[in-house]
Amino acid sequence: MADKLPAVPLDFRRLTAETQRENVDKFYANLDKRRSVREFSDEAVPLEIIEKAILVAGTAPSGAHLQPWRFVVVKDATVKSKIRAAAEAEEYESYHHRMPSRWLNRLAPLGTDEHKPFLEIAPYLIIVFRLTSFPNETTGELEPTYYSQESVGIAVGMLLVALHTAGLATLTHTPSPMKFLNEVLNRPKNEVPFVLIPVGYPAESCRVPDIKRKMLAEIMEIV
Ligand code: IYR
Repeated sequence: MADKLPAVPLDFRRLTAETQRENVDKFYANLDKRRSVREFSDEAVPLEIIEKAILVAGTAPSGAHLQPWRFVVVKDATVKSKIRAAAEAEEYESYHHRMPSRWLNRLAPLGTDEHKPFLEIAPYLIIVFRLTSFPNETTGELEPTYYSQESVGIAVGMLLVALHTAGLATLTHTPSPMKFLNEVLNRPKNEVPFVLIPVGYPAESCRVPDIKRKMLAEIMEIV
């Protein structure tokens, strides 16, 4: 059995009730402005911002603290073109043959289609991979991760919040199936593509659908 880690004091600062309220109010007001963006500017973004946002994502809790994630940051134009071509080919099939009409009907108000120019325009694409297994530190044998879907889902949420807080626009894009990303990005089989996130500034002319969010009473229950 592995040794238990030493316990260290928790670094925790108690906030006053007023600061708590102020912080969460500001946080909500800012996050409520986050939108999925599909029209990007090609303006460059400092890599340091992307790196820090990925560090934020890496603070997510994970099953057995195995941190079952890998963030591949694509800035190379040739790689972006390959990703766009492969994603659009899959999306064409999805929109024209694979998605049932009930699904297409749900997407119609959002105006999405198989064309994905943002995959070449956004300065960075972050492809998040979920590690289903990893090599044991001593034996090198593949060992499973635990709750990797939940862990990576939380990390991606934190990544989106970090990028938004840094003043950047994002999209959670899931070309389906996403297996081509292993080939294009040369990732091993134990790394499963989870989501593709274009990051950058929105285009000047960017428009987004006028969506409404559920009210608190619709999403919360107190027992
Ligand atoms: N992956 C496709 C289809 C799509 C599916 C859902 I669910 C969306 O919320 C949006 C789009 C695409 O990216 O167009």
